[in-house]
Amino acid sequence: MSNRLPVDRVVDDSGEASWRQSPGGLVTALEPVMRASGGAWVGWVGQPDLEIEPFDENGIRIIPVPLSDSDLELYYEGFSNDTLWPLYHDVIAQPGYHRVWWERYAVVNRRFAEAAAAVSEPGATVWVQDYQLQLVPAMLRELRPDLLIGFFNHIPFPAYGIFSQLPWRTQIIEGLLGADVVGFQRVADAGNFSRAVRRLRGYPTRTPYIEVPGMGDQPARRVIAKAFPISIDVAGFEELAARPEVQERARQIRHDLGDPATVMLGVDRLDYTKGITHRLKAYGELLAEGRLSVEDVTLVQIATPSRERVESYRQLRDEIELTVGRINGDYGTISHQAISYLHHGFPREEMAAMYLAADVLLVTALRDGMNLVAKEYVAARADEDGVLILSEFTGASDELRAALLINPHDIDGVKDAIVRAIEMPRHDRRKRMRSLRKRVAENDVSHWSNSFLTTLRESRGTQTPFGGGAPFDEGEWTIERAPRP
Ligand code: GDG
Repeated sequence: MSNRLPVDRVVDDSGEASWRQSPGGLVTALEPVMRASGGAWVGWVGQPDLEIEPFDENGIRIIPVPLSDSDLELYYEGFSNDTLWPLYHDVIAQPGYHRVWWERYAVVNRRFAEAAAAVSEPGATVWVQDYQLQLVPAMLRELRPDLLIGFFNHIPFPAYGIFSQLPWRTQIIEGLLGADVVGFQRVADAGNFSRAVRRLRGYPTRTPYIEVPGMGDQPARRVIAKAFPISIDVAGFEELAARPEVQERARQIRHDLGDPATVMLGVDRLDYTKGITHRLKAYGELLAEGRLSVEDVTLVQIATPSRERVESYRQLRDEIELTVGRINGDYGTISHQAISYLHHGFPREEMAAMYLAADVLLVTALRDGMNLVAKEYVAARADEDGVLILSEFTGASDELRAALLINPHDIDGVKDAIVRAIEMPRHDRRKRMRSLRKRVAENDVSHWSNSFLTTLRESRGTQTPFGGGAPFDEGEWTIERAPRP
């Protein structure tokens, strides 16, 4: 189950509608699993007020959940994207706390839970994806106690000091604890969740376990909260980047840019978490100080359109485009542009060609669950060249230690890293890229889904020391005697 279905509805010129698999790592990872298990995918079709009966597509049963225009406004753009998103990304932007948004979030979560309850076989496994659906695990457990329920959070889970701002923090924690396994990107996220459980509910925890006491006719349960860092389809990406036409396209891109000595690249959804303005500031200052020149260096910034109906995203777009215009106006020449700025999406082949064309990839996120762009860049670089500049506030930085790690708030540090990347000798570039490639190859997206599903399967039948009376190591559990709110 995910907010969006893995297929997009496309209508051709004659008005005929058909379905196309949506691009993305999650779909690539789960499609084979779903097909092999005769699974169903529950989610929204991507268009408001569209009621569609379940259907089969490519061997997967598709269960559409309808959302009205006002559901989208309150549950999706409101509570998901304007409350949870900024809150979970460390309050980079001010979250809105509105009771009507929350109420609709709960209503829509129940609709999803009921849809899954209706189609699941006895004892089935249900895997719920992401922050839009955090209440689903508990709602589903109530409806169908026989199910095995997993939840994976694709974005960070914040420290308690931040999470505790949420007026509905206890309900969210209770919602998630309905799962048997709650997965996170980083070890730190899982730790933040367990701490929130201790502070808000007083339940004992011992990494990775949380003991949920029995209540009413619900038995005591042991929940696992653990990190499962997501990845990409490494082999698929390597194959794409190895195609002769993609390699030729990479050469063409460099040529079209005027064959500069260095091409730098940024690829992000246009989102305030991605630190695009910080990157532009650092680059602009380097040009102003004469440490870089547009004769030698150019920056390609792809900013994929995102959440364009949310006001803070509109403002961010204006800010970025103003800055890009200023930098190009101040430092560009007739023959050399400082920044090639592209506000639209591209086919996967073009993305791979861009990665091959780029000497330096800039990932300056202020907070990011994982950041798959960093992993894609590494997977594309079978030539063992290219330098990755990576924010330490991304989940990817836990694994990709051989990148040039930066704190995006430290503009001088970002500037020094850019200059260092540009001047790095081939020998050092190769050494770092080799090490990065080794890490990415070790953990691809099917490894991610397999390890989550294995943990989920094995969680069935684990005994609970507090409720069930099974043996346990008393001393190692942590219980916080915080007052219950
Ligand atoms: C969330 C979390 C976490 C982008 N533009 C185009 C395009 N993309 C693709 C990239 C990459 C994906 O979109 C973006 O993934 P990220 O991980 O960088 O970021 P979010 O969208 O914020 O994703 C994030 C992720 O979930 C997974 O758990 O890593 O932290 O925020 O794959 O290549 N793809 C194509 N054209 C584009 O123009 N084809």
